[in-house]
Amino acid sequence: MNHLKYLLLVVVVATTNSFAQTPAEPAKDTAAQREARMQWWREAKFGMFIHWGLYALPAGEWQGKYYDGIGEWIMFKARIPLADYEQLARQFNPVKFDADAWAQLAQDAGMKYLIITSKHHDGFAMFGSKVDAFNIVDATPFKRDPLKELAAACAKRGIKFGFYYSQAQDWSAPGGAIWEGRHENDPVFADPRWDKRQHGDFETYFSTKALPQVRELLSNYGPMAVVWFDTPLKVMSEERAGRLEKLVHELQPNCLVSGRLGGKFQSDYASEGDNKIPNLARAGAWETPATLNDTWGFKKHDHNWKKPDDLVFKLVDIVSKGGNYLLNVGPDGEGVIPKPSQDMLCKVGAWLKVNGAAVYGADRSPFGAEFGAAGTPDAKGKSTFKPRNDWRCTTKPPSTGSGQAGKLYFFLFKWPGEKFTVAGLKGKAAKAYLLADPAHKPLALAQDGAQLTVTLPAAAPDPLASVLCVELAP
Ligand code: FHN
Repeated sequence: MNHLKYLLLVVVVATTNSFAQTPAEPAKDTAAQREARMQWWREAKFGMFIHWGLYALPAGEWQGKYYDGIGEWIMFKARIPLADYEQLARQFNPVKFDADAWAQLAQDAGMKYLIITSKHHDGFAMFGSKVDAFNIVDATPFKRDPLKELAAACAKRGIKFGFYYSQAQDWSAPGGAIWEGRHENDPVFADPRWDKRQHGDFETYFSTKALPQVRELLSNYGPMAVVWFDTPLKVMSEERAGRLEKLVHELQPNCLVSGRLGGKFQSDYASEGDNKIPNLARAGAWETPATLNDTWGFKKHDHNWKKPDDLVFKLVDIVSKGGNYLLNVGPDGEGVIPKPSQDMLCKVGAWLKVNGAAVYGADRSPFGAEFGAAGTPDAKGKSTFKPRNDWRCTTKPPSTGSGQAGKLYFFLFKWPGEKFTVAGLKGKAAKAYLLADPAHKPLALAQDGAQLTVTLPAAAPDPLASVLCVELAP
């Protein structure tokens, strides 16, 4: 109880301070404060990522040539001179942009937070910035600030709102970092710059553009849930990462800092690689950012959409391993989220309406064998992993003092027939039912030590994944 009081005090203090512009001293970042600001994130599990910028106009194609790879890198890939890239701003007029429709889609998909690119590597700010005129309000005929509109639309729906900011790479600002290739033979390694306007000093860029823009974002858009930094590169030293982190938490102590800030900086949660899901469950807070097709920013020829059953599997796989799923949409140059993305997300949302109790706020699997096992080493002797995808499990602990039992949720991707058997159960199963059955009609149980068998109907009630809840005796 005392612990609870302390946590509440921390939350109240943190909330009261969240808009302090000039704190007398740097925000103190205690473990309890960190834990308190992480709480919503731990429960949320599923968020919407939005990559939207000028790159939505070329949409993968420049001067008649279609470029492979991710669409938001077109300026880099096609080595587009700054003067030409700036012309895109003059054409950018996404009049179909509707913040409420985007936030509503996130809500319909069952997503609890939304993170949008405020400035990607191209250096163009998708918000009204006094720091740099290369921004959507000052440099386009659109003149609106989509971040303002989205922040309001999310607040209306109780969706947490955050922004992505490319802190190191900036291909438009003198001195901004540019990816240098992977090795000496990579063609960009010798000189990654392609326009003389890119030459300059990184520290000047960092202190006159990156830091002040992050300050603007944390000062003018209400409570920010997350700042999602990206591609730290070598220039993001411990010292620079520390300056950014300090700024974020001075302005908004409750705002989370995601894992790609730089140096060995310890952020609030770790970011997995893009589209990477670990083989096994992992302790600590982590998130997988992922695409719906093969790009983040809109590309007109990329129709390689994932299927709703795959998305549900990935969401559950990640949650059962202890992570969050940040799933991307790439709106087009008119401000429309592609229809296939909308349709898929709504299907995931419909599934979550029935089965969300097994996802939101759930802990990782207490088992492990269901993930698969080490396979035979490949031709180069490298270890391999053979995944198993029949089922996954999440848990919810008993509510303290309520006398209620803890719950195990089994997600059955491959219907096992009339019996589902699991080994390694700790505790005594008291009741089992399917979440797809609104009456929660009890299913027959047989437990022999740590082995539990549940009798199921002959056919799966949910084509995407049926969830079996097993309540344990208190
Ligand atoms: O270079 C970026 C890429 O464009 C995209 O923003 C992804 C999202 O996680 N992050 C970087 C690559 O890892």
